[in-house]
Amino acid sequence: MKHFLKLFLFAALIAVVAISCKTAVRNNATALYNSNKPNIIFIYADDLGYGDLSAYGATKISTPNIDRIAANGIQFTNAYATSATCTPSRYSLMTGEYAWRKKGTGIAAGDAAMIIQPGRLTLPFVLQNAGYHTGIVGKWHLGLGPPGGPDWNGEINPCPLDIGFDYSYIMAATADRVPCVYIENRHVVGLDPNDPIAVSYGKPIGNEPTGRDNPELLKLKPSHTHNNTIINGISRIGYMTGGHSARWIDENMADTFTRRAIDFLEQNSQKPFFLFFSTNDIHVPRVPHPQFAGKSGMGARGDVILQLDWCVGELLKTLDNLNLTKNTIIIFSSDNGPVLDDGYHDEAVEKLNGHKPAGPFRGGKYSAFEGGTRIPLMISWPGKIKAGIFSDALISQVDFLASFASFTGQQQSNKEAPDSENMMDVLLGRSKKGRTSLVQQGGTLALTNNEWKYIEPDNGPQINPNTNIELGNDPQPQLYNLKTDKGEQNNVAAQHPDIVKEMAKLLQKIKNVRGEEKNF
Ligand code: NG6
Ligand code: CA
Repeated sequence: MKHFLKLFLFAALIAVVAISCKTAVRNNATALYNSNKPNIIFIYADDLGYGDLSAYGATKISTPNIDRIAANGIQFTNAYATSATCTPSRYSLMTGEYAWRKKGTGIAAGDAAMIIQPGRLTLPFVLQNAGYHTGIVGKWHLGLGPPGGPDWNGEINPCPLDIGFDYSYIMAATADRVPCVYIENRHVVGLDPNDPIAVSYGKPIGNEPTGRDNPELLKLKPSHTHNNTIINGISRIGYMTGGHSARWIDENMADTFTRRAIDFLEQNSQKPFFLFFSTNDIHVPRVPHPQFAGKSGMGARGDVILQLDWCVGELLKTLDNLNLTKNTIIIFSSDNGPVLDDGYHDEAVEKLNGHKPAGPFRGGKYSAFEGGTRIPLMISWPGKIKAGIFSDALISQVDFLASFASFTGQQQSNKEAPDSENMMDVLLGRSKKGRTSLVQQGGTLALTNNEWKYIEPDNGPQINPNTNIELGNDPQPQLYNLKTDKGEQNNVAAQHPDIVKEMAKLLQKIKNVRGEEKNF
């Protein structure tokens, strides 16, 4: 009995110490926030792979501006997007919820209705709530308007302004999908009311040329699908009529978004701001500005990596000019892994020149293998995050919501962001204690705990015939040891049935967990 009491007191002491340490750590980050109220720029690249940056080992291409973020701060080697495609990754980043929990979060059509319910807690809401002026510039791809889709010729409602952004300058979906126009706040930019826009993802509409019927009009030829309405010499997914004065010119897109982002920084330099700069690069169609065309020697894909690097450099320069570098947190990441041929003949395959877009990892965009979701992540905050450090902590983009909520001294219930964990100390390089596990979404789901990676059995195709990417699907369970086999070459499921069982059980448990009360 006496022994039991001793044990009990010892356990209680440990619990008290653990709780007070946790509180102290949280208060540390929050104190840092309170005394600085740093600006935040989140740069979100599209389809940029783990191996596409020189900071992550690329030797065939150089990305000095993006690398500077890592050199000035922290670079993560075990960071993940939640999904191997765009819409679900962005959904998770914004809401703190794995997208596979919610129907309708697959790759969205260009006329899809708004996917995130207005009023729900989001990352931009968290920061708006904390007094930040919040803006999004670039790719959206989370749907717009009511069920049935937006009114392109009137007010676009709901839109990013209804989920926490004070300012929005976006394209609706992807550059390979109609409508090919920019939207500022609730309206299409430069629209002539006498030339209204109509969009169809079903039957062809209007009588404008298509890639299918008029290939002679194309400056960039589709390799698969992407053969509907021709806009700016490039055929897209979907049909569009009208809106001629509002149509974008792909060659100027990086410049257009960067200019808007710079305007946002200049206009908000006096108050704390959050800018979500969500680039079109390096998604297809890859159509670099003439300044970058042919400059990488790797075809259009390499050229738009250089263009992306230039955009980042322009933002860094603007921060310097506005004297904001010191008190701005810069986050750089990508929404999913890399792909070469994603619908156009742009020589990405032919001119690859030995470059490894996914670095050491297997698979790419669309894949449950690491290449699908393991992405670059680097964060700088001069003086607050040590320069030039690396972290192998396990971290997911779903964690940004809870991390910034905690950082800014706010609490949510786990119901609002069920999968988001407070990783602020990890993001700031003050702790290496990342998540214990995370779920990856390719065609099927996978679970990793930083050592073991389990991929659920799935009967889907093993290779995507369009992109030639290994999808990671297999009717048998797969288990890889990422510490000794990061290329996922040896499925050791048969040797470790106990681990397979345990991980399958944990994945099932995570699937079942939904919104039980837990404070971050
Ligand atoms: C796919 C498109 C691909 C790309 C992707 C979205 C086909 C065959 N492929 O459906 O070209 O547009 O959707 O990419 O149509 S993402 O990065 O926005 O998820
Ligand atoms: Ca993407």
